[in-house]
Amino acid sequence: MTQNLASTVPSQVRAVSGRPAEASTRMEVWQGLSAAVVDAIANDWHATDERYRAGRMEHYFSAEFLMGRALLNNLTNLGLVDEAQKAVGAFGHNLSDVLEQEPDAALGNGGLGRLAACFLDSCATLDLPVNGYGILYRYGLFKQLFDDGFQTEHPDAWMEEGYPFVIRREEAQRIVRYQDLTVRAVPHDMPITGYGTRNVNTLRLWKAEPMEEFDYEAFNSQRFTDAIVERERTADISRVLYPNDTTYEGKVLRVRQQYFFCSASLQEIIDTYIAHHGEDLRGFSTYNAIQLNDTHPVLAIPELMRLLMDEHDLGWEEAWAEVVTTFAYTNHTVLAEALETWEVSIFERLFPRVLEIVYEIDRRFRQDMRERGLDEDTIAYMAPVQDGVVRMAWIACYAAYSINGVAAIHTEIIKRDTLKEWYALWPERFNNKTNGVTPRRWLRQCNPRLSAVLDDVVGNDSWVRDLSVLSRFTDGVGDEVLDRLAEVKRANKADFAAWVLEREGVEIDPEAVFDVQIKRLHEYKRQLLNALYILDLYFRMKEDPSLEVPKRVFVFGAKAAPGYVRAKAIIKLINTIAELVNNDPVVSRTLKVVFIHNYNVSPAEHIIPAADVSEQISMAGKEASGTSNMKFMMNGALTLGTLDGANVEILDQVGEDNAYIFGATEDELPVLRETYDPRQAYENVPGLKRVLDALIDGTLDDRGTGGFADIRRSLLEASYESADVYYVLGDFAAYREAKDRMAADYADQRAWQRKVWVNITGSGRFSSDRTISDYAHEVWKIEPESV
Ligand code: GPW
Repeated sequence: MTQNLASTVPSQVRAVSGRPAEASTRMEVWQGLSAAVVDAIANDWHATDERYRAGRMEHYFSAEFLMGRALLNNLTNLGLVDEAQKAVGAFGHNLSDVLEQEPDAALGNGGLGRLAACFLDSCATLDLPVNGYGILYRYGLFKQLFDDGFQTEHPDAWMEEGYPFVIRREEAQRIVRYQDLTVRAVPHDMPITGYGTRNVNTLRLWKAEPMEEFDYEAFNSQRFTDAIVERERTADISRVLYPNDTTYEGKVLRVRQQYFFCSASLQEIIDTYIAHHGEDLRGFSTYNAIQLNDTHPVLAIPELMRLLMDEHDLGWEEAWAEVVTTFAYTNHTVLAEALETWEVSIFERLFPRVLEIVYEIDRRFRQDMRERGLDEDTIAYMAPVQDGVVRMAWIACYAAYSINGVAAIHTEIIKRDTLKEWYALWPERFNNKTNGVTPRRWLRQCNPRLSAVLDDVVGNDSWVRDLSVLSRFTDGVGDEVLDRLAEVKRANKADFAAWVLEREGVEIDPEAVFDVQIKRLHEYKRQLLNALYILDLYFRMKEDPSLEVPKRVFVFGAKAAPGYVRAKAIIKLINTIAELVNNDPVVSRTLKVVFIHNYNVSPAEHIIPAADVSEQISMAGKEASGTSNMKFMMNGALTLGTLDGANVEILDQVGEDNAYIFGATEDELPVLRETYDPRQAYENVPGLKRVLDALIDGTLDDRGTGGFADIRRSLLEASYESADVYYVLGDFAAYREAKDRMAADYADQRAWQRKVWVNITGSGRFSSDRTISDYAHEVWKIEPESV
């Protein structure tokens, strides 16, 4: 770096605000400091890009990148935190206040989008030639407010005040053609810095713009609306992130979005290939691999066929040979609702040529399968197009050279059930890549106190780039380290308590056990099980005031898809229980319930370092992996969970004494289901009748919406096969036992901190650096390239 921040920041701030740095607002200081960071990395960023483009690259295609805030992440990676503190301090500002000005780039819904963001961080840190490709949504995931405990949704115009970390690349624009509309795709690049490296990778986000700003002729002939309508139709494409996690609506626009970023990205990748390797595209897959983050970018498969054949003169066989050696597909769920299918009529309307190619893929697939001797029913089941519907996951499975699940148990389930027909044909394509999270953001940056302890124990900060070094220190640390862990957690909890008081107006006691469930609201994740436990505990305490109950704070954070009525009723239920508990003069001395509104990446950075208990309680077999489980583990919270997703591997790592595992397992459930009767659980499991009746007897008020009665009905009164599909009542007794025992165990702080230490030092496997180096070696076949 040529200049230091002390000299560049004041001038950048002045350029933003048009006044002296001392007289600038915090927001202007955030803008100026961020611009100074971009200035500091610009040369390295350019050099990295040139270097990568000349060799083999991996391109990570994802409709979602849940980036969160960028400034502190970049300062941390570049080792510039102290310098930035001094630079803004010199004109009277405080760095942490400045950092709080930054909006979250919430261009994702939840785990899938955040995974993509963690992966980019690891690729940069490992010097891997990988770029991300997605959409520059003008509105990210909606902002959540509570109105009388009900979720309301509000637009998130995250870059409207200016955002220095996206750079518009006018010169690199591409044209994307639909049958009914032609648009410009203008790339906007975000720099992705790594920790302890000069490499700077790129996240390229495409924005849709009209071919002409507006139609002058229409405007001049007084047809003002015509001129504007066309412009808005284009802007619609990158206007808003779909807030549906696992189910989808707004189909035509969604398909338009998917095609938009796939086509623009492929055009660019092909142009880069030609610039370095010439016009013969038959070597395309020698230099390029593309990872498809779920089915959202699967249109890239027929679109690459189209580009290679129609624009670059390859024959079908030649083009297909490139396609089947280029794409790798990651599956993130076993929920059938999430496997995208689109009506043929949508493709017909938007891009008939792509549809034609899809039909040809389908025809060849059927022929191929017949030659292999598959029966007609199986062929119809597996075919890319059937009954007027295009099945994106089936196209991916047919064309991809690699198909992976995101945790060991999940990969076994897709091989055994979800994708078994493809596994039978191509077992060699299937592999597991257990998810991971970046220890830069999720430990080094969000938990500086614990990081200082780790620096001392290890003797340096090497753990930040290689988290597995921590396992060398699991045994043999003395009580001083365990005492320091307890102090760190207490200080983090005190900070969090102040944050909660300011943000939610609820007072919580740092001495209490902090028990946290933060994730999207979905029935399979079973926030309801947690809520019923709290309500039951409340009743137990009312019934027996002498009952010894450890002090507890129950923390929730969750957004529900706006159209998911029952999930929204569960949010209202938790808020109503919170009101009941927090306003009870006796119970509230022991229990508090806090629902953090607008849960997002930066709230998570405040919450996770303060947690004692990590709630991972999905019905076994339904959570593909989970990633908050890993973040909690790294920060010294103990898992209270089912044998689901990556919980299974966390348990393998720490052992039964260091995690609290309960409930029916994935292989037990089918047998249990045969005789399961939720009515019987309601009558016989102590406490259940009381909590379920509280949903309808006036104890809890849903303001006449009927939401609470619907929740109760979903557990008890739906038709026999569909009552309590997520086994909430079936697991209730086991959950209560484990959670009570856990809270009691907290009293022995020495023993608790020992478990905490085993978790922290055992979390190396859950660094996304491990995940990414596995992808790099086993799937992408790329090597580090350092600038
Ligand atoms: F349905 N996941 C998500 F598979 O956050 F597409 N959004 C989604 O739309 C889907 C999955 C989809 C999550 C999984 O639920 C979670 O278990 C996993 O850890 C995460 O993706 C990253 O793999």
